[in-house]
Amino acid sequence: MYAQMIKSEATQDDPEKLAAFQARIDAGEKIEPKDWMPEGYRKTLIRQIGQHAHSEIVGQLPEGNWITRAPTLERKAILLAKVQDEAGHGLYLYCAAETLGVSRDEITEMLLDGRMKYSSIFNYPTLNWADIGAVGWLVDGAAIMNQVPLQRTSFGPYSRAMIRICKEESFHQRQGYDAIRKMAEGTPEQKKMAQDALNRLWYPSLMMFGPSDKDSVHSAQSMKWKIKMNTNDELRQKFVDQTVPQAEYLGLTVPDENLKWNEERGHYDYTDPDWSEFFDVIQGNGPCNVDRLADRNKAWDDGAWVRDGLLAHAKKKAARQHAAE
Ligand code: BYC
Repeated sequence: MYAQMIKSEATQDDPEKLAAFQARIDAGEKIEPKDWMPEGYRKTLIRQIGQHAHSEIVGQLPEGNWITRAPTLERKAILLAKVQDEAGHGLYLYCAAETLGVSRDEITEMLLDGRMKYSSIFNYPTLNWADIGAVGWLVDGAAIMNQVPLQRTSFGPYSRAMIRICKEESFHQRQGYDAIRKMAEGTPEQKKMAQDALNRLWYPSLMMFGPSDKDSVHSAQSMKWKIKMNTNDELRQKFVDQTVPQAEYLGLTVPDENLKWNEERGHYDYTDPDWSEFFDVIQGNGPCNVDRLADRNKAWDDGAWVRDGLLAHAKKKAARQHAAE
């Protein structure tokens, strides 16, 4: 039922309050948790921040898979630090969502039973070490493209969480680019692996920005409320424009025959991803959806004793304090 509630953006709030709220947004003010806000604003934020938090946590799975098989001790230490950062990002975001009146347990349970989404990209496998470089380069690159503008988002706790996250994401993107560069400059087999990783991860990375603007359900309202700062297509175009020269520098070929610099537009023309594949993946039918959710469910169940123990300790402490007063 709650999922139904957070999906709906329809709002029947008092028109005067709504107008005053919109004026605050238009003036660039930050909205804080105790301020009045329309129900639709609150629900949209819970949906977006929650989905983002879940993505950070699920995103640890394809990368964590390679910690034990990193090619050198240095790469292993770097990957370990990156994966730990993602856990931290998830926690900042769950905390931001909690300020909107939903508990971390509640939204986690909605992820685990499929009522809430996480980024489509993490339903693709990481088959070899080159994929880990490509994830850092492309996936973190796409994430930064989306997240830098979100530092200016209208909801204070979300904006502040994004400032911390972006600092770390730029390191992630650089480590990925460095790892893929090493492969691209390596033996012919290594270069082939780097090219293959780019071939497989290019379109899934473009999908991270969401459906094309004409199919985006939430963009117009979210942009009006400054929950989103740009449309999905605007950010996708920026990502293509930034990434193509990086691929060229590596001597790799972006797998798009129609990719061409358009002098008039000042942007690259490119082929859109296969949107039927995208919708299939977000409906649960991607290559790894079942495994990802099974892994998250197992981790949640295995961790129950820790949560129960902490809760029991907190309750006991509160009872002792109460008795002493
Ligand atoms: N995957 O109306 P739209 C990261 C859903 S990176 C899954 O355009 P909206 C990380 C959308 O939820 C990724 N679902 O929606 C990186 C909606 O469905 P519902 C996390 C998607 O919200 C490296 C429907 O499609 N970043 O964390 O205006 C390592 C219609 O779409 C996707 C964020 O989440 C997708 N790619 O725009 C580790 C950034 N795209 O909810 C971790 C914050 C769309 O109505 N989020 N959908 O059932 C956003 O900026 C926006 O939520 C989106 C979508 C651009 C993703």
